[in-house]
Amino acid sequence: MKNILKSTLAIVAVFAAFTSCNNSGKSNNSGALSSNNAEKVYVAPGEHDSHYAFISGGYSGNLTVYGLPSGRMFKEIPVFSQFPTNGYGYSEETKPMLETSYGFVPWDDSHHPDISQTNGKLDGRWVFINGNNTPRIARISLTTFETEEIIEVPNSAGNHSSSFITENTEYVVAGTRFSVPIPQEDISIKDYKGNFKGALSFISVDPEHGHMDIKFQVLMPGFNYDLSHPGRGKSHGWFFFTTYNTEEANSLLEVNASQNDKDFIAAINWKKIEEYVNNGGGTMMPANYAHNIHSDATHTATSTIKKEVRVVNPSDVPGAVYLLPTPKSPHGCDVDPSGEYIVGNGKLSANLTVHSFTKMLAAIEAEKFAGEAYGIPILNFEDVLAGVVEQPGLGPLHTEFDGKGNAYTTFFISSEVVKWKLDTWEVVDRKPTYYSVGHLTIPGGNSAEPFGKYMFAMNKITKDRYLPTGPEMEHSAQLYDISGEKMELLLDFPTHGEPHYAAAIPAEIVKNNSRKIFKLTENEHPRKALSDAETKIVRDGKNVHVYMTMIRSHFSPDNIEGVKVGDKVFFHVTNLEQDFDVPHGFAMIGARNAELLIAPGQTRTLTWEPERVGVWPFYCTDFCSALHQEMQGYVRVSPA
Ligand code: CUK
Ligand code: CUA
Repeated sequence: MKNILKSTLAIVAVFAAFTSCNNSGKSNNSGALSSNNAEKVYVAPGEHDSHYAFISGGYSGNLTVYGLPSGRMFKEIPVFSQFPTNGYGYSEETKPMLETSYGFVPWDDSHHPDISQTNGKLDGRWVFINGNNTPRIARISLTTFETEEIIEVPNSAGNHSSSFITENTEYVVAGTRFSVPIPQEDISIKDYKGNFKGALSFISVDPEHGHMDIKFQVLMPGFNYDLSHPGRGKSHGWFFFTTYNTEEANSLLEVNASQNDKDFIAAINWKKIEEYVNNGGGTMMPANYAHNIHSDATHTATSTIKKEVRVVNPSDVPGAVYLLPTPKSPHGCDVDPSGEYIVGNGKLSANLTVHSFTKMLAAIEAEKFAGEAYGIPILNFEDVLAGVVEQPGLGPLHTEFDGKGNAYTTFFISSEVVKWKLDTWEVVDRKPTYYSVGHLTIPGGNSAEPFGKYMFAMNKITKDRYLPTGPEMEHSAQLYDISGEKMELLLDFPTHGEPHYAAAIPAEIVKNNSRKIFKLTENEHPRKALSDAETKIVRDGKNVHVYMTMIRSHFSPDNIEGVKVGDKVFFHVTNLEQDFDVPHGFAMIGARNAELLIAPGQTRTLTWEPERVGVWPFYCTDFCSALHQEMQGYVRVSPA
């Protein structure tokens, strides 16, 4: 296979032929697993997994929670999409989470989760994840496993090179995929070059509550920005972004986009820009973006539209931005645990390119530049090169690290994971994936402290790995034991949506902080009812507010009269339970929203606009006790 790697052309040819090759559809891995491997993933009934994995849901817009090594899915956390299962995006309390400057947008494409860090180590407080389509970043609490905050990113389009975070969670970064006119204007698409810009947003994270704020955006040349990673250790204070279409072409048909032999990794000294901004640098420009926060205390979300954002021009901050030539449309941009090596995986390159941070600094110090084509100094390829992994596979995408001096890179076209050594750049192992792997994840594998026991690959194509389910199969992940010299395939497990990337963490860091209930004494919902005595029905014009409680196994009130056709009824339902894992549900006949699923101690609101005279039932949707089926009530609707 390696010999055909003569040129990019050969790779492109293989790329094109790839789908048909894979169509033979027979697994060639049958019988490869020993019973020893089965034991390695067996988690006995009632036992817990050793790791959490947070796997992005891609076009489901959500985040799923899995256990490792069992591969069992525990939860789907709604983030950017409405989720009928628990009423997220349907209840009045959660609808504001999906507000944007375009209005209510109940879907997105989520790609890259990243866990918050302290001193470069996973701290297990929050997961951040990007929405690509309507550019947004979300923060999910690992205490409640709920989405707590979503910020929209202005001047951005196809928010792909995100959401990656710096080593003390100072910033979560949101890099644009598309360059666009900034500010937006009605101009010919052919006038792309010079008029389109790429905004790279540095969003600060408040260390106590995690609240996000767009501190500044760096206005870069009109490239496409693909992926990014922060520096760490010696490179802390820097962020690295892969780019493609450095030709600044307005159409990415092959000829246009890949004519340059090398694209760039953009190195951004965010510390320097932060200092510039703290001294009043940059300009505020008009912008329009939503900032949505969900409060644990009130259980309600608020959405605020912000009106301006600070932008910084790289040429105004000398020494803050450099371009590192990197062969052929680099995709992944991965920094090793020490912060010295920056791996740029050129999708159309035969080799893997590794840059040296130390060499980069030396070249900058010596002012050895190859040119300044975009008003940004370009370094010489040879001056920053640490090493090359020669012809490791076809179509490299992403790299993670085990903390023992090894790197693991996925190859989409040759469908494999290749293990290689930092410093010597030699390939030491390769294992096939089934099929066509995208990202891979090692718990902590993109931090200063990886936990190099497991690695899992997330595959784009499933085909024959499971019982067929029609033309569309769920995607598939594969778990490998990487504790030895050679990788060992342990398990296949299906994922939900398109799992682009995942973040994983030892369970001990998270599980003891996981919340069991919301305390009723801390419930500050403006329409809560904390006992039967506090329940009431209040009419306000055409709006009828029903303050309800629920506890095993009844609603209070359960007979509601005085409602008329044309009214808008708000059921504000408080779950009075204070036991772990006793949610109740609430469903109303004909309601054009999903049900509610209400956690112990929480209040949620469902709206209902009755259209027909009569007596209409509601009930609890979650099997909560032996008398669950008795948990019901009626609303009488009279003529208007
Ligand atoms: S991208 Cu999906 S395989 Cu969005 Cu991280 Cu590379
Ligand atoms: Cu409450 Cu079923």
